Amino acid sequence: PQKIYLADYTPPTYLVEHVDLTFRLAPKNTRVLARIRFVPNPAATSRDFFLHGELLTLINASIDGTPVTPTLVEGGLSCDVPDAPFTWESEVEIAPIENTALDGLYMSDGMYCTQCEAEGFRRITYYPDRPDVMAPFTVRIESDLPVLLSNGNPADRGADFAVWHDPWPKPSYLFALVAGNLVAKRGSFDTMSGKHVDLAVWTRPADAAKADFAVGALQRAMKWDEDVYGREYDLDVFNIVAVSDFNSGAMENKGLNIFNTAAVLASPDTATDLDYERVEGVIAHEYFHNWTGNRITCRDWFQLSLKEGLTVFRDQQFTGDLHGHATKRIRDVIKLRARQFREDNGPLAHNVRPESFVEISNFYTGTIYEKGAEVIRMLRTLVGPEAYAKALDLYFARHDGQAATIEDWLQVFVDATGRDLTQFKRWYSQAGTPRVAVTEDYTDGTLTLTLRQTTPPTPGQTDKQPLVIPVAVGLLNPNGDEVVPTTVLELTGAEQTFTFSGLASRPVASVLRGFSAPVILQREQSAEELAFLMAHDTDSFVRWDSGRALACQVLVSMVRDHAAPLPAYLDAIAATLADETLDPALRAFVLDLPSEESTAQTLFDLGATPEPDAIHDAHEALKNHLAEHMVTLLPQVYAACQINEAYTPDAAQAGKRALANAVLNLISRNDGGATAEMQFTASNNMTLSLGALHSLLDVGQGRAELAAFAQRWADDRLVIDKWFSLQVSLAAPRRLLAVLTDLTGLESFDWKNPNRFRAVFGAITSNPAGFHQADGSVYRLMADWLIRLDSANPWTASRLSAAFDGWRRYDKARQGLMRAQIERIAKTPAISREMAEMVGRMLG
Ligand code: B3K
Ligand code: ZN
Repeated sequence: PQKIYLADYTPPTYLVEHVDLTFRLAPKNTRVLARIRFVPNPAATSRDFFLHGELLTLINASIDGTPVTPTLVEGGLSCDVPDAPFTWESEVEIAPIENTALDGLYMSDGMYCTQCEAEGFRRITYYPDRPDVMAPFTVRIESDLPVLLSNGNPADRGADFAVWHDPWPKPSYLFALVAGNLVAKRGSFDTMSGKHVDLAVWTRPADAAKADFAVGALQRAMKWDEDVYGREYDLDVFNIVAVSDFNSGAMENKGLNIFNTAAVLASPDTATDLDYERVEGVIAHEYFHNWTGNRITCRDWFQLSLKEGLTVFRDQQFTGDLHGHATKRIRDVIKLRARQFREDNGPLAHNVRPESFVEISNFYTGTIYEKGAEVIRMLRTLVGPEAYAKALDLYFARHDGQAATIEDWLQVFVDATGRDLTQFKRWYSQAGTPRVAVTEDYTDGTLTLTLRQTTPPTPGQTDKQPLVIPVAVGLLNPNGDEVVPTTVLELTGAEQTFTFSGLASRPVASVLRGFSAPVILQREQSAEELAFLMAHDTDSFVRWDSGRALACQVLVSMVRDHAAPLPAYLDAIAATLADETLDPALRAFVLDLPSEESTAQTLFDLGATPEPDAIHDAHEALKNHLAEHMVTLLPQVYAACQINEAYTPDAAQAGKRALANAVLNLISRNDGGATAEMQFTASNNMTLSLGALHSLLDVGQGRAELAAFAQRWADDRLVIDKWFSLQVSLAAPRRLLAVLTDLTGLESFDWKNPNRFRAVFGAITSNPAGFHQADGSVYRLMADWLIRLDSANPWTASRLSAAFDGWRRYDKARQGLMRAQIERIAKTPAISREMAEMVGRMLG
C-alpha cells in the first residue's frame, strides 16, 4: 500500500469559497448535487485540479454551466479547469443502505447519518477532501422523514425539505447530515455575551428518557469553556444526535455532533457511574472541539494531535474541575498505561506527530490522543498556568479560522513566554516511553537525586535523544511531615543530579507527583518505603501509585518465585482501606490491582517470558490472600459504603459505590458470592447490579443472575453489550473459547454493529490468560472474526487487530501461533488497506 509523508505536504491548488449541497435521500439511490465555487490558491505551486471521490457514481458534471467529462481515476477525478475562479457542479449517486463501513453517508435503524472524519466526505461527493480546504456550506435535504439536520443554523423548512446554512468556514471532515424519526430533549444556553442558543439531544423515541443527562452535561461544558478558556459558542443552535451504529465514540461536526448511543445516553438503571462520567466527558470533548478542532483545525492529518491532544487535555481538566482532580488523574493514568504505554512498547509505536502513514484511520490512537494530552500537560507544568493561559489566548487570536500545525502551536508558547522549545518539540517526533531511573544519596543533610533518562528503540527509530521531562518531587520527613513541597525538576540531559540541602534527617522522596510526565519510573524502593508513601504522601497520585508499585513487586515475586505476598503489602492495603479520612474513591483505587496485562509487561521488562496462566493464577491468589487478610474489615467497609438516598451519579455517591463494589469482589471470595447475590437483588442502579454480577462471575457463580439480567434488558442494546462484555472478560481462561463460540452463535450477536462486536472481541484483551490459550484456539477464532468484520467495516476491524500487537513478548510456541494468524489475515484476498497496514506493522 502507498504511504503518504508529512514531508511531501503541498498546499491545495484551488481553495473553496462556498459549497452548496442538495441531498435527495433514498436508501439505495441517494442523489447528491454539489455546486462549489473554486478559486486558484495563490500559495499553490501548480494548477492541477483533483477532487477526491470513492464509491460514487458520477451522473454529470459541469464547469460554469458547461458540461465536462472529467477523467475518473482511482480515488477521485481530475479535470481541465480555468486558472481563474469557477463554479463546479456535479451530481452523484450513492447507496447509504449498503454502507456497512459506517464511513460517509449510511443508515442506522432507518435513520440517515454521516461520519466524515477523516476521509468519509469523498464517499458523499467529489471534493478536495483535505482539512486545509475550509469553506462555508449551505445544505438542502429533501426527504419526508420528520427530522432533517445539518451543520450551522436552520435557514428554511418545508413539508419535505430543510435548508441549513453554516457560516463558519470548515473542512469537509466536519460536514454532517442526519435524517430520521427522532425526538428531542431540549435545553438552552445564554452565552457570556448574551447570545441565546437552542440545544437539543436527538434520540430514537424509545431512548428519549435517557437524554436528560446529556443536555445538562452540554450546558456544563459550555459554561466551563467560557469560564476557563474564554471560549464562547458561535451558532444559534447546537444539536447532538445519538446513533446505535457508530465506529468511534462521537464526532464533533460543526453544530451537529453525532454520538455513539454508548457515549450519550444514560439513566440510573442502565448506565454505571463510569458511564455517566464518560458521557459527560465525551460531550465536553466534542463541544470543546468547536474551538480546538473546528475554528482552528489541522493543516493535514499528520497534525491530528494538534486538535485531539489539546481537546483531551481540556476534557481532562473539565472532569477534574467538576468531580475532583485526584481520582480523574488516577483514572487517566491507568488508561494511559494500559492503552498508550502498551502501544509505545510494541510494533505499533509511533510519534505523537507521525511522519508517514498508509491510512490515517489507523492513527486514532492512545499516542495521538492520550500521549498528546500528556505533552500539553507537561508544557503547562513547565511554563505555569498563567503563561499557559496567555499562550492559549494567543493561539485562538492568531489562528482562528485557520488550518494549523504543531509548529504554530509551539510558536505561541515561544512568543508568549520567550522559552526555547526546540528540545521540548522532540516529544512530538520521538516515539517510545522514556524510562527515568532514580537513585538517591543522603549525606550530611543533603539529598542528591540522580535522574537518568533512556528511551528504548521503536520501529524505524533506533536513536533516541534526551527529552525535556518535568519531574515533580516532594520530600517527607520520617514522621510523615512534608519538608520540601512539590518542586518541578527539569530533566533535560541524559543524566542529571538535583540536590536538596539543609535537611535535618534523611527524607523519603516522593517522585513524579501527579504523574508529571508520561514516563516509566525505575526506582529501587523497599516495601517499607512504598508502604510509608501509601500512608503519608500529600500527593494522592503517588500515594496510589506506591500501592501499585508494591502490588507489582508482590505479583512479580509470586509469579517468578512462587513467593507468598509480603505481609507488609497486605497490612498497607488494610491500613489504607480502614482509613476513613481518605476519599472512598481513592480507597477503591487502592484495591484495584494492576492488570494481568501489565504484570506481563513488567515481567517482560525484567527479562522474563510472561506465562499468562501463571500470571492469572498469581492475580487470583493475591486477591484470595487480600480477602483472607481483611476478613473482618471488608464487611465493615462494605456496610459503611451503603447509600440510602436516591441515586445520583455525583462523585460522592460514585466513590462509595466504587468502594462497595471493590470490597464486594473480595468479600465474595470469603462468602462464595452470598453478599453479591443480595446486592444484585437489592440494586436499583446499574453500577451496583453490574458490580454484583462481576463479583459473582469472578467466583464462578452468577448463572441465574446472568439469565435474569439478559431477560430484563433484552430490549436495551447498550445493557446487553455489557452482558456480552462481562462474560468474555471474566470467563475462566480455559472456558473462553466455549464462551466466545456460544456468544457469537446467539441471534443477538449482531456482528455488524461495532458496539456489539467490540463488546465481545474488544473484551478479549482484558482476559489475557484466555486469549493466550496454549493451543492457539482463541487466536484463530479472533482472526476469523477480524477477517469477517474487515469485509464489512475495516475501521473497527483494524483497530481491534491490535489485540495481537504484543505477540513478540511471549514464548516461541505462542509467538508462532500468533504470527501464523497475523500472516493469515495479511494474506486474505481483498483485505482492506487499513487492516493491511496494521498487520504489516505488527509483522514489521
Ligand atoms: N474526532 C473524532 C474521531 C473520529 C474518528 C474517525 N474515524 C472524535 C473525537 O476525537 O472527538
Ligand atoms: Zn477528539
